[in-house]
This record gives sequence, C-alpha cells and structure tokens, in this order.
Amino acid sequence: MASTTDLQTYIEEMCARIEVTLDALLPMKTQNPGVLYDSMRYSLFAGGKRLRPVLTLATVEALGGDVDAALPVASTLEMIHTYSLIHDDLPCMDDDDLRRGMPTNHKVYGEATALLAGDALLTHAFQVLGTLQTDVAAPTMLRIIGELAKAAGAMGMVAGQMADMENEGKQANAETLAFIHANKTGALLTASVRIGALFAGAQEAQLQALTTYAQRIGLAFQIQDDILDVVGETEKLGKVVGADAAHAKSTYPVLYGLDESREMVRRLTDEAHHALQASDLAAVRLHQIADWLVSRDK
Ligand code: GRG
Repeated sequence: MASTTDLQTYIEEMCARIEVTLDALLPMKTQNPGVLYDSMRYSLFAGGKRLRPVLTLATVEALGGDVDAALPVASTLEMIHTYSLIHDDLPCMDDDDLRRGMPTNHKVYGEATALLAGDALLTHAFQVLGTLQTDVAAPTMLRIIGELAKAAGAMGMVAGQMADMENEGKQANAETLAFIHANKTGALLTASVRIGALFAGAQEAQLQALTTYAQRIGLAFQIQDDILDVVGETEKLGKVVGADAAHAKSTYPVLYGLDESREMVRRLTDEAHHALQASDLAAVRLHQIADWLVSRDK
C-alpha cells in the first residue's frame, strides 16, 4: 500500500499534468482582448491546491479509467472553482484584498474585468466539455455536463453562497449551516468525484459509494477549514478565541465548539473510509486524500 509520502509525490505529479492541461485549454493569451485572458490566467495559475481535479483523476484511477483522457474534464472543475474564488473576493461579496497571499483579481485588474474573468472561466468550462473529443459516450458526457451545472449553479454552489450571505452577521442554526456547507463547498467537491466516476464508467453502486465518500470529505474539509480559521485567529490575537468568535460568520466551531468540531471531522473521515471499503474499490489514493485533507494545517 502506498505511503503518505507517496501521496505528496502523487499530488505533485497530478498537479503538473493539470497545469499543462489548463495551459493548453487557455491558449487565448495572444487573442483580443488580452487583459481578459491575463486576468483569467492570473487566478487560474495562482497556486491553488488543485484539490477538485486531483479528486476527479484519483477517482478515474480507482475505477481503472483513462487518467490522461480525463485531464480536460478534471481541469474544468478547477476553472469553475477559480471563477467562484474571483467572484467571492469581489467588493460586493467578501471584499478581500488577498487570496493565497497575492492581490485578489479585482485588485490587479479592476472589478469589471475580474467579474468578466470569472464569467469567462465558468463558461469556458462548459465550452471545453461540450467540444471535447472523447471515447466516452455522448449520453455520459451530457450527464457529466448536467452534474457540473447542477453543482455550480442555483442548486449547488450559488445557492450555498446566497444562503451564506443571507446569514452574514448572525449565527446560523445547525440545519442552515449544513445547507451552506453542503452547497457552497460540498457540491463542487462531490461533483469532482462523481464526474470522475461517470467518466470512468462506474456502476450505480460504485457511484453511490463514491458520492457518500465525497460528501463526507467535503464536510470534513469545510469543518477543518473553520477550525484552522479559529486556531489561526487565536494565534494571531495571542489569546483563546471562544464561541463568541472573532468572525461574524457561521461556522462549526462557533456552533459546536472546537472539540466537538474536531470529533465531527474524525467521524466524517471514518465514514468516508467506510464508504470506499464497502464499495470494493482499490481506492488507495482516495483513502489517502481523505486523511490528508483533515491533517493539513493550512
Ligand atoms: C461566488 C458563486 C460564488 C461562490 C463562491 C467556494 C466559494 C463560493 C467561496 C470560497 C470562499 C471560501 C473560503 C470557501 C470555503 C471553502 C474553501 C476553503 C474554499 C477554498 O478551496 P481550496 O482550499 O482553495 O481548495 P485553493 O486555494 O487550494 O484553490
């Protein structure tokens, strides 16, 4: 069985292939208007973890599918993720100046260009899927396109973002918080796995098991992110930040406390492992990714 050290190498190798694919899928840097393509590429190549496409490719691999052929499909997940971050940082949303330690897109290119770069990345993902030359049957590609649209739009990420905004400045209840996380972050992560599964021709039972895996790691990832936020804030302020929270936003640590949140992360990760075990898939990488996501410290 591959070790965790191997996982780092695996992720680096997958990321390198994803970079090359993204670069090839966005060749328009020489086209007009250049500033739009510069702005799209600025955020797309700004050092993200590439978690979503890595999940897609690891799922394809677990099912014995063609990882090379899946690269363009996996890359569309990163385009949509990048669009969501550009828009999320805009003054009308989170109004952030920095992302991954660099000036946000609108700080470099201005609000209007950042808005359009996000729109263009979202649309480009569907252009890539709709024009892809592939051996995968057309009905399956249509299902993949539908999955991605559902996860990104008003039945997924956009709904989660909207609910999050509606609850700004107040603590959401458990049900609302679960809705926000399942949609804002969970939907695209789940789609990353499901799309890999569909591309590789998963049986319905395998698809169900992989969906459960993805939902559990999606929520664990988000709770871990909230925990890291609280811990980071505590370190910054040099004191313990309690349930009153340094943030006026809804999070698991604020609602449940740090200890219970950590316990939830453990439980969800266990459930993710069990879902894979029950499905009889040789999914070493997916197991490792589940552990990596919740052991990360940034
Ligand atoms: C604007 C429609 C619209 C949606 C925005 C995903 C999202 C919704 C906002 C991102 C804001 C945020 C901090 C969400 C929490 C989930 C999260 C940790 C996202 C960052 O994902 P990573 O860690 O990012 O995969 P990298 O930088 O590695 O690409």
